[in-house]
Amino acid sequence: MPLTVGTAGHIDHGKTWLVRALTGKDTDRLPEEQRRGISIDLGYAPLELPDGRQLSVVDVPGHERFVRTMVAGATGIDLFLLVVDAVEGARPQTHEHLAILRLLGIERGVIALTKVDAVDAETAALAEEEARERAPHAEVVRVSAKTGEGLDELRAALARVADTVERAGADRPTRLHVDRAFSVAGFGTVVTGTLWSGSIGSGDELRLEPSGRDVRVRSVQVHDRDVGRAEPGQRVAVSLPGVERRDVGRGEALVAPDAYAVSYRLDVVLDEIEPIDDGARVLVHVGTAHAPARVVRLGERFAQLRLAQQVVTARGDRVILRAETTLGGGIVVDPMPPRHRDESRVARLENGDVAATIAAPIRADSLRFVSDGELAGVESAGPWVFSSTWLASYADELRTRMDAADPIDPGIPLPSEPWAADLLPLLPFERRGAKLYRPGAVATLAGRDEDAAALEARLAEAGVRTTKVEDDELARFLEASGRLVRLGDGYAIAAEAFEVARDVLLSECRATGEISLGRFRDLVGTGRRDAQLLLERFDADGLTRRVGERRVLRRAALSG
Ligand SMILES: Nc1nc2c(ncn2[C@@H]2O[C@H](COP(=O)(O)OP(=O)(O)O)[C@@H](O)[C@H]2O)c(=O)[nH]1
Ligand SMILES: [Mg+2]
Repeated sequence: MPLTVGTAGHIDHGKTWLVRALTGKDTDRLPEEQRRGISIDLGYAPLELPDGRQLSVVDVPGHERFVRTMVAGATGIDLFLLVVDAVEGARPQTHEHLAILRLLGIERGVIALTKVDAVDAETAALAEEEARERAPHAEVVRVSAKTGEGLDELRAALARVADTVERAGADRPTRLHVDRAFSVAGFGTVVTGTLWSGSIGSGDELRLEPSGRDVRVRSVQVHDRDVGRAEPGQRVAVSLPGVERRDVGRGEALVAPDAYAVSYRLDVVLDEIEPIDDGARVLVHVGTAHAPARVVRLGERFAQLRLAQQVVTARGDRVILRAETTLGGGIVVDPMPPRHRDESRVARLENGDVAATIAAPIRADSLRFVSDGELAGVESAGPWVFSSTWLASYADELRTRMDAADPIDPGIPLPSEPWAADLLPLLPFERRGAKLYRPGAVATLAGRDEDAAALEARLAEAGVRTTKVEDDELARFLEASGRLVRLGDGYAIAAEAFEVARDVLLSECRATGEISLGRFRDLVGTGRRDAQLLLERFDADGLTRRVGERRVLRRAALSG
């Protein structure tokens, strides 16, 4: 399995020289790097092991101002090569780089105690002792890039470590965090990076995220050689026709479309080197990207990172939190969480208990980044998943609201939540129009008979004059039982009086073919407004139709 080894260590401790001695390649390729004699950007070289296997080497800068670049280089590596100057011993970035490696979950590697040509045996022994304390699990090899001493032993030690390293999650969908982008005449834009998982071959349709640009791979190279298909762990150069150089750079990820979360928030298990306060502003390193973020603490162990830019992650990814120095790291529990301060949710997700985090309906596809497959113990309807406990308590809540509704119309408005249409069929209620009822619920006056009688008396007294009715529900109820007719503006008229007015209209229209407002008013013997309300009701009932200032019967009413 192809693996990538990343250098680490304080500036000027001999990383780049050692890489050159091991691989024959000078990774300080920039003119400024050559002029100043320091590494500024990441460097890459292939390294032959004694057994013929090939490792990829990522050489990182050691200067404290370039720790960001170091993190971008260290993310995605499988093992480390920590370089310690035998003359100087461990220095600040020796410690910081080691801490970053641990936070990234890169536990295996080799310590090269270099420049041993420049010290006596005693000094070398002291430095070696110190290095062992720092990383007790790593082999220490004394080397010199100048004399070549110890290089074969170092290659052998790297081979031994490589034998013990498994690349986790290599069978996940394709993902490559871009660490460089450049244009090559005739090829267009080329991006490089360590292939974290999946594979990349010519013709593949992938996507650059977070920019969201769909791309088609033209060709793939591993250490300057064309390959049909690159494997996880390899250093890969991918040419992407149609992509402008300025549109892509370090921090973008080349991924299988829709396979990874692209989000402004990450829920993480925190690993603090220094205490990180709630609300702290930090720089979060994710893949080869980094973004300013605010830390929202969720109890002792967890945090939600709220980022200023979108990042591309998966569950289990490691992130680094820095300010002036490295403050700590995190393991992603939910790469696309809702905005929340819910410690228990993250704790459950960390335990893999996704089902326990679900109560009210959420979209099933929102869980694909925290769950591997089928969720046991949750209900589903359409695109939604929810718990049966939630459904039962929701039904209870609706029942309570129905019981509190006016007995004249014992229903409640249909729930308007986006999931309502999918979930209503599961609820033991009856839908009538835009309302929901207990099955078989009937309207009753429920103690309001007196109000009803009083209203009916008022209407009877008013005759063909209309009456304003404040209690619309009572009016609806009485209209449904044929005792009054509701008109516009909250007015009503007794059912008998309405019939009289209707007969007047019908006979006049049948005799003369039409009726005007004034004529109707005179015939019925009521006011102008009342006549208007009645005519509008006849229009609404489909009895009449307006023609200018007059009304004529609709065809269906002509014969009747
Ligand atoms: N005597 C001695 N000097 C070395 C050796 N390796 C590197 N150096 C010196 O250390 C300087 C820094 O090395 P370099 O590889 O650029 O350090 P880096 O910043 O860790 O990449 C070089 O310019 C050399 O002068 C070595 O094996 N022996
Ligand atoms: Mg260097």
